[in-house]
Amino acid sequence: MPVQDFEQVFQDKIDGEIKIEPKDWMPDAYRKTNLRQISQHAHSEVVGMLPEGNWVTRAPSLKRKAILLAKIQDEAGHGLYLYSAAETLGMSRDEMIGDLHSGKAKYSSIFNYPALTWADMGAIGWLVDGAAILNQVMLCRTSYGPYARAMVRICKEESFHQRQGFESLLVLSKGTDEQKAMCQDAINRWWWPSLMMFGPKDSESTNSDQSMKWKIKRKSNDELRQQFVDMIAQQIKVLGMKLPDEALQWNEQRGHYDFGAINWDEFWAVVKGNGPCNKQRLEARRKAHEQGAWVREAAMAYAAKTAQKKAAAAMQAGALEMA
Ligand code: FAQ
Repeated sequence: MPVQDFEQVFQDKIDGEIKIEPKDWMPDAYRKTNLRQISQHAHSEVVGMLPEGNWVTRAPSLKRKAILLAKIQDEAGHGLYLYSAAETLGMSRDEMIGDLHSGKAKYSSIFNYPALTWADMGAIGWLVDGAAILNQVMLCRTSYGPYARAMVRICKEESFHQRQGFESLLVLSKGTDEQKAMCQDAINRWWWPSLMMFGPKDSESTNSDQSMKWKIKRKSNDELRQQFVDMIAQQIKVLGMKLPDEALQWNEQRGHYDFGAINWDEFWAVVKGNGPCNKQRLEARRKAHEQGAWVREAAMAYAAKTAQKKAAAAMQAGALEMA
C-alpha cells in the first residue's frame, strides 16, 4: 500500500475513535510525539517522588507517614506503567532513563521547587495532583491505546492523592495560628508553579495543534488551566485560605474566574534547567540509579538462574517421557 493509504487508514481510525495499538502502522511523527510525551510523563512521576520523599522521616504522625509512603509508592508505580507504555513505541527504558540523566529529556517544571514545610505535602497533594488529574482525565481518552489504558488506573490513584492533600491542609487550616500560617505559606508558594504545569499558553504551545489533530491531547493547555483555576477558587473557600492572586475574580460574562498574569520567564527558566532545584533533582536521580545498579544486576542474575532451572527441569521431564 502507498504511504498515503496507510496515512488515511491511520487518520480514519483516529477520527473514528479507534485506539492506535503498538503494532499498527503510525506516522513517524506520531510515534515520536507520543514517545516524547509519555517518557516525559514517566520521568515526572519518578522525579516527583523526590520532594515528598524528603518528608517521610519527618511526617507528624504514623498515620501521615503511612499515607505519604503509600502515595510515593503510587508515583513509582505510575512511572513504571508509563515507561512500559513508552517502550511499546520502540525505545528501551535504559535509553529513556539515560536521556533523563543527561538532561536531554524534560520532566514537569513543578518538581524543581523545594518542599520546605510539612504543609507542602498537603499543597502538593491538593494543587499538584489536582492539576495532574485534570490533565490526565483527558489522557484516559488519548488515541494511543497503551497510554490511555495506563492513565485509567493512574487517575484513580491520583484522586486519592488529591483528597489526602486537601484533608491534610484542612486539618492545618483549623489548627493553631502557626499551622494556619504554614498552610497559607505553602499555598502561596505552590499556586503559581501549579498553574505552569499545564504548559505554555496556547499561542506558544509548539506541539498542541498536531497533538489535538491526532487526539493525543483533547483539551488545550489554557482550557485545562482555566478549569483548574475555577475548581481551586471554589475549594479554597472551604479551607478559609486565600490564593496569592489579587486579580482572581469571578467573571459573570465568561462564566469563569479571571486570574493574574503568569510569570513565563520563570517557567522557561525552570524548563531550561535553571529552577531552584533542577540540579539537585537530577543529581539525586543519577545517584539513586548508580547505587541501585547492584539490585538490577542481582535481579537479572536471579531471572537467568530461574530460567536455566526451568529449562533443565523441562528437559528432564521430556527425557523421562521418552524413556
Ligand atoms: N514542565 O507544546 P507544549 C504528576 C514543554 S505528573 C516542563 O504545550 P505538550 C504526578 C513541552 O514538553 C505531571 N516542560 O507541549 C505527580 C514542550 O517541549 P518539547 C506531569 C514543559 O507536550 C504528582 C514545550 O514545553 N504530567 O504531577 C511543561 O503539547 C505529585 C512546549 O509545550 C504530564 O507529563 C512543564 N510543565 O503539552 C507525581 C502529563 N509544559 O517536549 C508526584 C502528560 C510544557 O517539545 C507528585 N503531558 N513543557 O521539547 C502532557 O499532557 C503535555 O506534555 C503537557 C505539555 C500538557 C505537559
